[in-house]
Amino acid sequence: MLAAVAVAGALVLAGCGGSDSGSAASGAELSVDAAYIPQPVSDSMAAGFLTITNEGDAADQLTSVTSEAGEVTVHETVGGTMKEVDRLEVPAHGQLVFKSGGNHLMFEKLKHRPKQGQSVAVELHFAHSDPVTVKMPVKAATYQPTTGHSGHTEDSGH
Ligand SMILES: [Cu+2]
Repeated sequence: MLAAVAVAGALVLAGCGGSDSGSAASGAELSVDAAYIPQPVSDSMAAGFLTITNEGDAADQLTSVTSEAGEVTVHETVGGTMKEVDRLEVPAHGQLVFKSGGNHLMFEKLKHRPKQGQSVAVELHFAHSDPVTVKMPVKAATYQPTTGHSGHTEDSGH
């Protein structure tokens, strides 16, 4: 009886025909959207926001963020006070959201003050997944992301 079950199981697996080839690694499937930097009032400091979506079956962790524009640290806000953290969880089938008043990227020692219309490239590093490079557009200081899709809302003033 047990042997028969095992054989049946093996046949089912064989029938799947190698669908497991290729994507061996982590099980997390990350994508990034809704990235932006409100144009800062400071010459050397800025905050940045984005959303990391994980469609995979395994959680991952954001471990660091780097940029050629300056130093970047990851902050979370707890009870109105922000503090630096060394990693943040990206849950399986979930999102890690950076937004005003919550988690944010903190840019310091910027070489150039980011201006609206420019973008700042950052590289996100994860515990398991490959690094992801994101171009974060600089928005107006008062910019608020619209919920839903962030489509073609910019006026190109040419
Ligand atoms: Cu901060």
